[in-house]
Amino acid sequence: MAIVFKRTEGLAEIPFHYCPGCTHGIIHRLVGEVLEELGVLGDAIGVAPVGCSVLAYDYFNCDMHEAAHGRAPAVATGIKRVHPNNVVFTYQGDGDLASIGTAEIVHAAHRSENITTIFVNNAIYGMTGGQMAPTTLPGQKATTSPYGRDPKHCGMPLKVSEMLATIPGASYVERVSVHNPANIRKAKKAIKKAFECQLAGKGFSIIEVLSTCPTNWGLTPVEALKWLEENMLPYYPLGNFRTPEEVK
Ligand SMILES: Cc1ncc(C[n+]2csc(CCOP(=O)(O)OP(=O)(O)O)c2C)c(N)n1
Ligand code: SF4
Repeated sequence: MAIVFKRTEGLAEIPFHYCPGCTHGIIHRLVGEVLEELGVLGDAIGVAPVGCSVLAYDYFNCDMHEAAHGRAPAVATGIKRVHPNNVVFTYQGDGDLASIGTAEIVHAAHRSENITTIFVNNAIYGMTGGQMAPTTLPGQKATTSPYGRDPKHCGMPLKVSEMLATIPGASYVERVSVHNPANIRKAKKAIKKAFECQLAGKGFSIIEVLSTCPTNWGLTPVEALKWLEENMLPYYPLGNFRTPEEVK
């Protein structure tokens, strides 16, 4: 019988620890599939963040390195400069990348390091129990904003892709989502293009993936997908902010 669906070689045979309905797992799978399809699993070196995806170093079937909170782009910079022929990527949450690691991601983009970042934006600090992140939406409840984020005190949520797209060194910047099958397919295409951008030596690429955190949002997995669609998409529009074709 023909096999129509199987585990990607890009992921190790280890069950994920993610909560039911968490879309970190889908994003892992897409990255694994892309690395496998590009035939670069043997050359890939990933850098895992601090956050719910801290164990990414166990899941991806390639060499992995752990970085201190927010520092993945700096660690990836060092690895890529020493091993320019390897495919180097970071996998980071929004607390990791958009809060404590803001400096690292901005300067990696500014220097146009030839690395790829997978940025998982679930609008909250998942691992530590649902505190407000820079990406938490106005009015969104978090354990540190029980009445909802008040932009008067906290500012508006940081739009990382739009911000990075203003940096000339950022060669490819795209925001995608994984809340339904059509968007999952588009997300995979963007992730593949980001790695191709790196393989072509075009410099820094980042794919922001809108993701769910049913546990800390206090929603069922299905409600969380709907919440993402109805609340995150209007503030975080999907699309291309910089394309590698623009790189001279
Ligand atoms: C220097 C430092 N500060 C704070 C922490 C605590 N901490 C661990 S994970 C995390 C937030 C993770 O949130 P995010 O990056 O959004 O990832 P998620 O868990 O939502 O996937 C924080 C604040 C830490 N480990 N190290
Ligand atoms: S706490 Fe949230 S981000 Fe973390 S694994 Fe659970 S659902 Fe996913």
